Amino acid sequence: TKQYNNILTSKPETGVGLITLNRPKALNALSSPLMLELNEALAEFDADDSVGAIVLTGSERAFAAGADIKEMKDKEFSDVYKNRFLENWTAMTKIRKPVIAAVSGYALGGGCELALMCDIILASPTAVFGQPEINLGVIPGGGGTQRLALAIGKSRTMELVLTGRNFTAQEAEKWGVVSKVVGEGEGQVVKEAVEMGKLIASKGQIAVQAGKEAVNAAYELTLAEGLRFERRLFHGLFATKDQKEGMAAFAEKRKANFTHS
Ligand code: CO8
Repeated sequence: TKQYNNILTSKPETGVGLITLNRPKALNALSSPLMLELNEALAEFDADDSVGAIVLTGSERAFAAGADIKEMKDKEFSDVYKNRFLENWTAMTKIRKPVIAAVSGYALGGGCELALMCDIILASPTAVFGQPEINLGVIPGGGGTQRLALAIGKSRTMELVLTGRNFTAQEAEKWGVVSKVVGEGEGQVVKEAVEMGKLIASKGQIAVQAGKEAVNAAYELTLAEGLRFERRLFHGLFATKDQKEGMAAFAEKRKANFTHS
């Protein structure tokens, strides 16, 4: 795979693409060059037929400590507006394959928002989340106010955004921000995320992508529209070989051999 300056990419298991944010000296602060590379790597895995799920991680100490403050601090309104500063952050949300965030250490500001853009978040017990932008005289700009409000409700989101206090992996699990806090141990969260990615990649990939699309619709559509959208996708899957194979395998009491077609 391609060499990058701010990230590492690999395929640690069948069907899994792993992206590791790699600016250790800056606690993986999300600079513009890093975001460009991240988007490129995501697009590359999204287009790679051998990849069925993507894992995004940082280091033990930091998933990402936010947007790069040193890069932002001298910018003027005219710069950020004219150059659409950080607009390309939304590229992550256009990826069709599932993206699992494996979070250890700090996931602050844009780092927290990046994790929230992923489809599933696994956290190590040391993970620390937060939207501390208020301490910098700004507010979250990568979706934090919206995605947190949808995930954990108004009162908690207001508290976090307005005080800037951090929250723990345990709070994140209790509130449903993360699906699981894994056991202690270096590398454990990545290991479990890669295992989960491998499991997802073993399913029929058309159905997996349809499932992701349908769940995401719940955040954009009314219930009636969302239910109709889900049913249409469900109907559409009867045009795939994977549906024939999956149901035949059940009837014949054998394991399905999906061909992602
Ligand atoms: N940007 C730039 N550099 C950073 C950042 C950052 N966000 N975070 C840490 N670093 C650097 C430090 O400056 C330091 O560099 P140096 O060694 O050159 O001084 C190095 O990383 C190590 O950091 P610390 O020495 O501070 O390490 P500590 O263990 O003492 O502290 C903390 C760790 C608590 C994580 C601390 O570094 C910190 O508070 N970081 C900033 C956290 C923060 O405020 N994040 C929010 C940033 S704003 C944001 O994300 C807005 C998102 C907008 C998205 C818009 C999308 C459209």
